[in-house]
Amino acid sequence: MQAVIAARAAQTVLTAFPSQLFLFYPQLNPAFTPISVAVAAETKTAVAIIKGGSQIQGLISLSQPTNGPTTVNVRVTGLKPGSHGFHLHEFGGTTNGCISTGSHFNPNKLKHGAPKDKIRHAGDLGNIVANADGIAETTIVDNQIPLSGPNAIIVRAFVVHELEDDLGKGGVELSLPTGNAGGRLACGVPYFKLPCPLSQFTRKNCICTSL
Ligand SMILES: [Cu+2]
Ligand SMILES: [Zn+2]
Repeated sequence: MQAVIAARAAQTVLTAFPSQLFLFYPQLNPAFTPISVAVAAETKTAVAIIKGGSQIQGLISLSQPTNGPTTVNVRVTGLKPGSHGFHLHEFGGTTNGCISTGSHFNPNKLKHGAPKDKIRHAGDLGNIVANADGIAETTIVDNQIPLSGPNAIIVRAFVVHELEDDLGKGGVELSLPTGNAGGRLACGVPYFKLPCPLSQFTRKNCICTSL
């Protein structure tokens, strides 16, 4: 209705003052091109360097477009072939090794589960599987591990476990809290990635890396 009134008013004005009309109703000008007010989609990126006691090492690259899921590219080498529980733990400190990373990241106070379960810790990323050469390479896409906001995983810790995570279904005492995934073989803290050599210094929550 308002559009009709506006159009009628425009027509009246057009007859009287055609050139001024476009000042007030630019969309009526045949030459009018709408300006798209695009909100710049920002993709955040982060990286975690995985280090373990023996020769285990790895790199985890993360990216998340605004409001989208987080994509986690994982490559860990030096593992025993087979499945290894893979989680985000709550603390980014590794002063006492991977044990300093605390429990599974669990902001919603739920039980341990599989990545696709409704009831799971946010940090439950299932298992990574090492091949015969001890290399685990995979890509995980997950909605519960954002790079910003109140549940951000920046400066928490990825942990690679000794055993397979039973995803809470193993029926043993440790299935529900941890998936009974055994010891912590290696871990790494995700930081926002800054391009090198723009910043040669690690800023708060950031790491300078060309990785
Ligand atoms: Cu864990
Ligand atoms: Zn868990």
